[in-house]
Amino acid sequence: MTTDREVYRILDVNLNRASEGLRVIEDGVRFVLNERRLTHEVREIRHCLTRKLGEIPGLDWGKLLAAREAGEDVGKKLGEEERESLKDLIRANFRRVQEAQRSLEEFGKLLSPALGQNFKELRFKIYSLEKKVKMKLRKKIDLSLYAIADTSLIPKESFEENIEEVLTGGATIIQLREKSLPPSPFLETALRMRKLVRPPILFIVNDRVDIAMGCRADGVHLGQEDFPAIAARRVMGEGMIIGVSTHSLKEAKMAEKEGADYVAIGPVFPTSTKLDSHRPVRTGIIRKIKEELSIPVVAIGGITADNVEEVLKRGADGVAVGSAIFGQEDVGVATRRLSHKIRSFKKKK
Ligand code: TZP
Ligand code: MG
Repeated sequence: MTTDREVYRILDVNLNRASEGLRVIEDGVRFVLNERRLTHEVREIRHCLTRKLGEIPGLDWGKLLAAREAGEDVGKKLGEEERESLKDLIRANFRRVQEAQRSLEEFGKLLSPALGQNFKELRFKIYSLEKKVKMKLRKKIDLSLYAIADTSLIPKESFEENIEEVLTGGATIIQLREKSLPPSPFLETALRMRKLVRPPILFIVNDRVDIAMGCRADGVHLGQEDFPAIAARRVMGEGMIIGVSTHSLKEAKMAEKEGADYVAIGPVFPTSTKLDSHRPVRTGIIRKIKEELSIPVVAIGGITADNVEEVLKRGADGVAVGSAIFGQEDVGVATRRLSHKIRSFKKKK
């Protein structure tokens, strides 16, 4: 027969285990992934843990503390597993939290059926949280230097060579922007580019969900009049990156709501690369968007090595650059110059 004291002891141990695990997850989500919304979600669940206990009429908190006998815990000396990466660490801590939850649920039932039920609901919330965190981990997007490979700016005969120079020059993500070819040759170009872009650099296809999927790109970039992000997500699934061009806070919020992984805001300066370009937005909008959204933000339009710092100062996670790379005599030099400026800026921050 289990005594109250034993049950309280198990609850206390597992409560600590679960909230410690959640704290590790929260720190990873907050400081490594920079995910404001998910951080709140983890914190809410952590607070919910103790609230669930508090909801039980007659629960004796004194007994819970009195039952603590850390010194006598026979499991205390069990070896710690190695953690090779943030992913391992998060995975191990979710496992720890879920095991603790299960124990809370089972032993909680001995004190009150409601307690078991409360912990069960919490366990399901944790499963869905784990899915979201894992998805974010898989899609850690470095927008620092987002090269826009607009094919109208690249001589056909030196396509491969130019792309290679940009990739080795420091681009962290590259987009194929093709505005004139029909689907079949567009796909052919995309497949050529797919062969060149290797992790951790990401490869994004502009405008077309089908081409992005057909060449196994890492994602697609959509304008306000392209296939809507919400529908693209249905087609592409959670694993692929979806970026959306926006010109206002309202559009940016909508893009995030529809499941975008990042937004581009612009044009921040006049541009001649996009012929039907919106009028330039005020750079101040970047900060507003950063404050209101939890997904990363890249500034776009007319960005050069001379104004890149001004844009980064406004809080952009990165800059998307077309002509200041591909319109230059030496695309490698242009990329390295931008990359150097961006890295120096980020180091100072
Ligand atoms: N959307 C807004 S501006 C722009 C796009 C695709 C083009 C950016 O190219 P550039 O040459 O860096 O201004
Ligand atoms: Mg488009």
